[in-house]
Amino acid sequence: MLNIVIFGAPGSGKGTQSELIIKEYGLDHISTGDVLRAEIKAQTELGKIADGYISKGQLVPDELIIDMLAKVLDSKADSKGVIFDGFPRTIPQAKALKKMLNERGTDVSVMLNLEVEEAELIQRLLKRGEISGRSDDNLETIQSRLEVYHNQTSPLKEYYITENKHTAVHGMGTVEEIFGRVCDAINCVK
Ligand code: B4P
Repeated sequence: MLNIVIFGAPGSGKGTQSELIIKEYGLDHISTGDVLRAEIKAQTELGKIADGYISKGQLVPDELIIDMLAKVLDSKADSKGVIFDGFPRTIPQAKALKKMLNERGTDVSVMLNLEVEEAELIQRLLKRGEISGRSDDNLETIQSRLEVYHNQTSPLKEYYITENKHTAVHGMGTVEEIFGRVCDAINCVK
């Protein structure tokens, strides 16, 4: 199986590049952000809890996310590979992912780290906020999300370097230019 973790700060283009990867390589896509937004829209118990964290720019607690991910993963049992978009975001999530995949006889193939300058991240998210209606795409929440990213999520870079899975991808430029670099990185591990 080709299992890709797509990683980066908020607004680094994880969702954008995932859509293109799915088309090119025929992989399944699990976006924890999308799953959570669907839960919020459906006003489930999980959605109500998640909404309180997301609208403040905080991470939803690990145990809720890991449980949710396990259920989604089971629904992709016949997949030829999965792109994990927005998961893991903490070291406990990364360890849980490894365990879940190992139990299913597979592992992470590569972690693609989209590296984007902070001013560009803020610009992209503010621009999306003008049209998305997302509760977390405003300046105050974007700043909290970036702080959370630096404190809780960016240590995953070191984790995946130690696991020998980390590949840095220059995330500045047009969507197509970045996708070219993403494909080069994937073709190296395919
Ligand atoms: P996510 O939904 O994962 O979203 P994101 O990090 O904000 O955005 P992404 O990097 O996917 O950016 P995109 O491609 O859309 O998370 C939202 C929230 O959910 C989190 O803050 C957290 O609270 C919660 N959550 C999710 N997963 C969790 C987990 N595992 N644990 C705990 N909590 C979790 O790009 C952004 C914008 O830039 C778009 O408008 C796009 O069109 C534009 N763009 C992309 N590439 C561009 C380019 N090259 N040039 C110009 N614009 C570009």
